[in-house]
Amino acid sequence: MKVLLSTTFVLGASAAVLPDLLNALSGYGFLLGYLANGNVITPNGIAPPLQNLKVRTRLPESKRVKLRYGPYKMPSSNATSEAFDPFSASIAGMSGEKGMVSLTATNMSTPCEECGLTMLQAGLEYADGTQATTGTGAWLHHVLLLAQGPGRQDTVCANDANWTTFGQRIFSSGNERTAASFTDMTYKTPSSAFQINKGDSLAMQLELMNLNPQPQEVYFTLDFEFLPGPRRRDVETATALWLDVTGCGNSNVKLPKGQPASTFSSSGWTAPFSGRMLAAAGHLHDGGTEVKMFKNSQLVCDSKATYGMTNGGAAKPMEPGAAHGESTEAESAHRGHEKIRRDEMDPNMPHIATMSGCASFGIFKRGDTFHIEASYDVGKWMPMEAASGEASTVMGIAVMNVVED
Ligand SMILES: [Cu+2]
Repeated sequence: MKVLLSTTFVLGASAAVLPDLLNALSGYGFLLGYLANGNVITPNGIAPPLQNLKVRTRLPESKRVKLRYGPYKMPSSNATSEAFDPFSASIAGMSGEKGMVSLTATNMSTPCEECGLTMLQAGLEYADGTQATTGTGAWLHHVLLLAQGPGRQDTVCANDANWTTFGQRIFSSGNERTAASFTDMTYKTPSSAFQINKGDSLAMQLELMNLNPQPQEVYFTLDFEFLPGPRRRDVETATALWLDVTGCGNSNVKLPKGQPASTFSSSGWTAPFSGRMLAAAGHLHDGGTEVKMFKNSQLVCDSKATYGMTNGGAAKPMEPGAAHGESTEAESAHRGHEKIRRDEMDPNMPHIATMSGCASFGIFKRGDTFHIEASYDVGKWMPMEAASGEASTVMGIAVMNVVED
């Protein structure tokens, strides 16, 4: 138990693989009572660091585990952002928003020593396990998750100097907290998974932002669904394509001044293998409206942002590819706050609540070229503001999970 509670934000913290503790902890359910998906809240206490949740994929042998990392302190919304390492500073330092904490964690706890990941979803919660959302002033600004280990290379930026030393980018999330799928959710039988091998570990770059003037302490969570054990013959290999308007850069772009609408295009990435497109969703910052994904200049997926006063991903975990986040709630929230002044600490400011996604949306061949276009309309949705008073830098990312043929 002790190892599970240790914080992971210290660089080089020892690996904390959690092989057989899943069953050992299942007794918590009797003591604490489950929420609908099995999520446990411990009133006035500390929720367990590892929770078994109800599986979503319905694949035989699947397990679903939520692990928590932290706690992490978010500074006051009036305080300058804090970064704990040069890599985080290079990303967060550029946006320079107040109330932000930016950190890197390596050797993060994983749910298995060896397993095939089928779904991943990020979250934020308080010590007792209750959800931390923009509704409570806790914002999951950005997370970049990497698989590290022997032979691990980024799929899209395989030979790029920026990424060769970091590993393989497998997952991104912001406050939309979209569930990412590495398997085809339309089938009940195992189809594909992102394989974690012995010797692999996870690392992340995490940015959390406090919208409250009082500092807050939160835990970051990763909800893993997986098939335990080594790669199975009946399960194909899935991988993540990290498509980014900065190409293989650090994802930050500046909004043009005095121009409400803008679109950022990525350079093209030519697939070195054939495969099938499993699931995809975009990641934008406030002000963003959609991320379009193209294959050979043809639109294959349009991931649209909806805005609201809390994040849909926390209120109701989303299934990948579902046409979630219909704009009713977000639109009404927007209409109600059209006249609010441009102030990032305004608790009434709507933020991106959901990003729609695509599932099982076709095939691609070796030699096909992918690119994305990320659109912003800061006349419609207010961007966040840097400490300097300018609009902070933004991102345009699509993570597309594919099966390699
Ligand atoms: Cu971001």
